[in-house]
This record gives sequence, structure tokens and C-alpha cells, in this order.
Amino acid sequence: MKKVITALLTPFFQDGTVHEEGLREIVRYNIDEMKVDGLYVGGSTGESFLLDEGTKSNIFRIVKEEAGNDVMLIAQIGSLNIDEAVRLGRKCKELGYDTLSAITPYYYKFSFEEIKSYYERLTKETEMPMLLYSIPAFTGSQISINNYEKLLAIPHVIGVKYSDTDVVKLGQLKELHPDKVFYSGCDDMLFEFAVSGADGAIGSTYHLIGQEAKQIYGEVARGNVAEAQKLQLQMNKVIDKLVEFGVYQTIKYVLKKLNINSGYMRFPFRELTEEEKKSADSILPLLR
Ligand code: HMN
Repeated sequence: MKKVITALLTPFFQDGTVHEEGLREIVRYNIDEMKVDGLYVGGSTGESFLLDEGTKSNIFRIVKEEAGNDVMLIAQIGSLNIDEAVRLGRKCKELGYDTLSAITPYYYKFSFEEIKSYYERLTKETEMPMLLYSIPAFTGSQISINNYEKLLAIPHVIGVKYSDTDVVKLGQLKELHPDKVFYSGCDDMLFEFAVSGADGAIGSTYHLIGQEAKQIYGEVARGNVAEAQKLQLQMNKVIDKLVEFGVYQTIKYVLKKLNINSGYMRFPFRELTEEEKKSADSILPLLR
């Protein structure tokens, strides 16, 4: 079964602390209204790379408490500090998360051997299913098919959260590794990834268009490719507008309009201006 998974936002108070009640509301909204199959916690969308370990740990606890066993839970625990990543991974294992995920170590332009040793240590010390998180546009780290081969051979590595636009490479990877899972991370290309063999999608915009994303997978499974593409084009009208002023800010703004307590952004992210909010109001009639 192909899965649509929401990359979960974190609502903050204006002082930067986590808005627990809002976080619980967002978790429920995704499960009960968007009917997504899972939550990806602690990723870019959760503003996780701006947070300290205690805050991340607290978010993992709250989300598990609220979601229970309703949907699959993936914890993104990747951090440049391997000890922190291991501690968070062990914590999420204890909490009962299904899978861990870790971004490729970034900033220092690590060699492939260094990246590989990072995953070897992380998986060895956590002993949990591990979804690699590749997002070359943010990390600068492009992984070749040959190098994927080596990473996917590491024990516990189950697949990739593939936030890369190279859909051809995804198709090749799936052909070479039918037993591994590949989730696309580019929401505006979900259709293209679905027809190329992706096992599902992980994205921020499914807070608002999760049902549409699931429908695209349904149409592709039934062989209705033209219908699936039509749905993607409709979905992209929403996505284009969401990314115009900042995707996370805009999703939070729209959720507030839907009476979900989505809180504020974490500094140095800024909030939408009044003028941008007015423009973002055009998203509402496009939603179901
Ligand atoms: C995450 O870690 O939260 C993700 O990378 C989620 C996801 O892949 C999103 N990527 C980023 O925000 C960088 C997409 O959903 C993205 O927001 C969407 O395609 C709009 O550009």
C-alpha cells in the first residue's frame, strides 16, 4: 500500500517555546481530517534544525502521545552531532516510533565515506529501521546510484526519503532495490514520482491537501494516469501559492483560518505580512 505521510509542522508561541496544545491539534487534524497514513516528525517542516535536543525530544513525546498507534510515525533525528542523534534515536525507540530517519550530515561537505560511516554508526547504535533523508538542495550532498547501493546495504536501512527532483534516478533506484522504500519529498511532483515507482510521499503540504495526494496514488494504482495528472495540476495551484511567501508560514496561516492552533514560526523565520495574508486567502476556496 502506497503511503501519504505529512511532514509535521511545529506550532510555537511567540517566545519560541512549543505550543503543545496546537501540536496536538495538528496531529489530530492530519490523522482525522487529512486521513494521512503517517507523520514525519522533526524534519525541515518541523523547523527542527533550529531546535535544541530537549525541545526535539519533547516534540517526539507529545506527537507519540497524541497519535498513539493510529498511523505510522517516523522520527527525523539527524543532527550534525552524532551523539545527539543517537540519544534522540534511542528515545524514539523507547517511545515506540516505527522508523527513524536522518538527514545526510551537511554543512562541512563531508565525503561519501564520512556520510556512510555516519549512517553505519547511527544504525548500529540505535538498531531501528532507518530511512535516509536526502535533500541535495539544502545539504549540497548529491548521492550517485552507486553510492546509494552502498548506503542501502547498511543493516537497518529500509529506504530513502527522496527530496530530490531527479525522478529518473528514483525509477532506477526502485528497479535496483524493489525491497526498499522510496518516499518522494517534492509535493508538486508527486504524480511523476508515483508513476516512476515511489512507495509514497512525505510532504508539508499534506496538512492541507493530504486527501488529494492519496487520491493521486489511488488513480495511478487503477491505471488512470490522465486523471492522476489532472489532480496533480489542481494540487499544484495550491502548492504554488503556498510556496510564494514561505511554505511553512503559509500552511500555518491557512490552518489558523481553519481554526487549528498552528502558532508562530521559530526565529529567524518571519511571519506573513498583512498583505501576504490577504493574498494567501485565495488558497481557501481551492481546498476541499
Ligand atoms: C521535511 O523534512 O519536513 C521535508 O523535507 C518535507 C518535504 O519534503 C518538504 N520539503 C521542504 O520543505 C524542503 C516539501 O513538502 C515541500 O515543502 C513542498 O514540496 C513544497 O515545496
